[in-house]
Amino acid sequence: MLTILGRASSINVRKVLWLCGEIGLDYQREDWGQGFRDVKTPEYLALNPNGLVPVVRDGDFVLWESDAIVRYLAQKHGRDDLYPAELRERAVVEQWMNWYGTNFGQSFRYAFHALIRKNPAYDDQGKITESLAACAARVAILDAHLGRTGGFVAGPDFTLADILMGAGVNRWMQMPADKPPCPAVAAYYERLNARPAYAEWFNAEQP
Ligand SMILES: N[C@@H](CCC(=O)N[C@@H](CS)C(=O)NCC(=O)O)C(=O)O
Repeated sequence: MLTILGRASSINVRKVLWLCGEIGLDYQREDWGQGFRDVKTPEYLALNPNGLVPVVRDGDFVLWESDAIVRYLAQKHGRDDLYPAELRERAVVEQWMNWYGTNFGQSFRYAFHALIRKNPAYDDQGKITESLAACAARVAILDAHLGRTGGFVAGPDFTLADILMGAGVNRWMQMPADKPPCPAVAAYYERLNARPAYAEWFNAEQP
């Protein structure tokens, strides 16, 4: 059986948990990371030298990096609907996954740790304002795009790009700050919340 190593409060662990729910995969999860088992021990570093969650173990195969994990699981289970085999369809999914990883997903980090996790190390008001503005700019891009697709990130159908984007949108929607209106993103968030596996892992009770 698949084993997921990582605390369920981690956005990157949640991507994997959400995907497992979408696919209907059986798994077991072990709590590792902040507040749980130490990811800087030799035992864990042997699995992931970065000392970060998540890691998955699939038999004797070990994999880290949440985006690589969701790609692996979707392909392993033949889910071309989530990760298309067709060249251009896949390229569009990859485009948005990369945009999330290098752009949107980075933008809210400081504000999230300051305003939601209330981590005292993140107390620079200038950086909070900067992070909120950076995130709002990305959400505006996403809002315009979703206004055109009317459905999901890569088009009318749900794909792996939504697994990443939905994780980020949840952070943005929960951010206790004045936010510019984003009607298409708000409608998208509602569509995501109608998916049981999303509602299970991304909700106000577990920010
Ligand atoms: N790029 C990595 C980032 C992993 C990452 O930053 N994980 C954070 C949690 S979201 C972590 O392990 N933090 C340390 C901890 O929980 O001890 C991925 O997508 O898997």
